Amino acid sequence: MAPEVKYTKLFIDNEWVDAKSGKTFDTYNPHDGSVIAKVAEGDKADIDLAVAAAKRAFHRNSEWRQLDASQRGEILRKFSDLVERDWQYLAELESYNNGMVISLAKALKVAVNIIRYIASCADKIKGDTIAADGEVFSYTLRQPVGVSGIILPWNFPIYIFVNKVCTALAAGCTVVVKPAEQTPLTALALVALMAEAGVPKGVVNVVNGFGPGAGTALTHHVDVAKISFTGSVEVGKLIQQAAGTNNLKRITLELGGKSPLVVMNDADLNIAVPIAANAVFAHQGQVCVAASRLFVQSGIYDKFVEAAVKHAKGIKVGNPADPTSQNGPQIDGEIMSKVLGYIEKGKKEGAKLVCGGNRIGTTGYYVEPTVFADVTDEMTIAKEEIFGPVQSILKFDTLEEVIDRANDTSYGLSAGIITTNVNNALQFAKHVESGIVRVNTYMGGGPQSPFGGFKDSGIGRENGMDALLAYTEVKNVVISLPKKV
Ligand code: TXE
Repeated sequence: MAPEVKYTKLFIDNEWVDAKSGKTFDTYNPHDGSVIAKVAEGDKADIDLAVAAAKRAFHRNSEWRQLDASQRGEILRKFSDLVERDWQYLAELESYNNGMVISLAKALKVAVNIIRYIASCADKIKGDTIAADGEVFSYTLRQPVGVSGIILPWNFPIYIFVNKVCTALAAGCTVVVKPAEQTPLTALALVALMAEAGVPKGVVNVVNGFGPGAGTALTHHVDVAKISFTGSVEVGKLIQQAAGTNNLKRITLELGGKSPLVVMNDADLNIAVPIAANAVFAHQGQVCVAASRLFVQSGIYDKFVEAAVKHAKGIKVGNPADPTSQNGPQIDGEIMSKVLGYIEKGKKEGAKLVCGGNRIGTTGYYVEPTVFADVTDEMTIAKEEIFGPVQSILKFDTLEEVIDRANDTSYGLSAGIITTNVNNALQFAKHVESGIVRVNTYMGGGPQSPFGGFKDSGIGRENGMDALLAYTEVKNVVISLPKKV
């Protein structure tokens, strides 16, 4: 049975409200393209109200600003308990609106631990005392940057909401969240839990809507001090420009990738093949770190391709609500067509299609797990982010060669190497141009480990203290003293 949709309005100043324009938009189930609900469509007028509420909540005398840092952590901890209490429902709603298979949606209950980790960081933010010249006492304060705009993608709506919003709150900021237009529902369910946990009025506001309406209003708003965004490079660049238009916003951008995974001759195929498959097929390839360039060393290349095809053929694609489905549909028709377009380009440009390559059925947005062998560096499928279930296998001979080829891209989000030789691993980890490097695995690191990209894959880092400090300003205080201390 489909999960109940409890909230479809905007959440501003702790009230559920319609959009000022009265407009709504449909949100869909990617399994069959059916309409789930009509959701309020916010635009500039609603963003203005939400930012004003967040600004009031950020006033130095507000309830929120008067809390101890540890009390902010306590509220977040209560929020984590409520998310845990309602996890079954939240996972079902995520799966329904996003097409994420229910087994993955349930496994992402790690979100509860993420909130708890962030909650525990709230009172660990601290300044320094400085060994300054002269008869002065010089110290720093780390203060919240202010009203923060948070713009979400559709691929991991719950996970990215809790990560960004809780980090901003732990730092003491107030926020206006603009979820992706494809997946508005779980953000609304989460903000209801935040209110239940005792987050004061105006601290978290959610305005659903589209990029050119609500999104640009938020990125141009003069009272917004920071934008945290996850999404495409194209929009990331627009956000960087908007951030410098009416004021100078701080920005954190977590963008796309064309991440290399390298498999050396010494790797055990029984380990390497499933790691490589999961790295690109999980969540139908709609993962920013997806290992969409798989470099396999020539000594094991043929055997690897054979095993990779066998593995891909074994992936069960089906209704995301079915607990046995391993892959579900792409998020919408537009993204599905884009993925199928890349597959056509791959064929046309001479890559060898060895598995899949087609849409599945005629309802919903399903694409077969697809494997291309003999991919070369200049092909489009080796250059552009596909964001779908397409594994591109490239052959290489030496580590030196593959490091250069791995780095020959404008992206730099994630990279991996599978090898039993520690020197290979250390050389690769040092020289690959990438914010994340994983050895003999492709996932993991947890909420404590910084996450983000080099080059066009982004600016700043999610997770850990790096992310938290990016929601703060450093203030230096200098006090004149009669005698040096
Ligand atoms: O992303 P967009 P889309 C990549 C992936 C995918 C492609 C397009 O390759 O195929 O991007 O996806 C909001 N000002 N990633 O079109 O447009 C928008 O409303 C302010 C990788 O969905 O970047 C949504 O909330 N906001 C990625 C959010 O930006 C604007 C995850 C993301 O949408 C805006 C998603 C504007 N001018 C897609 N225009 C990852 N890094 O994981 C749009 N938005």
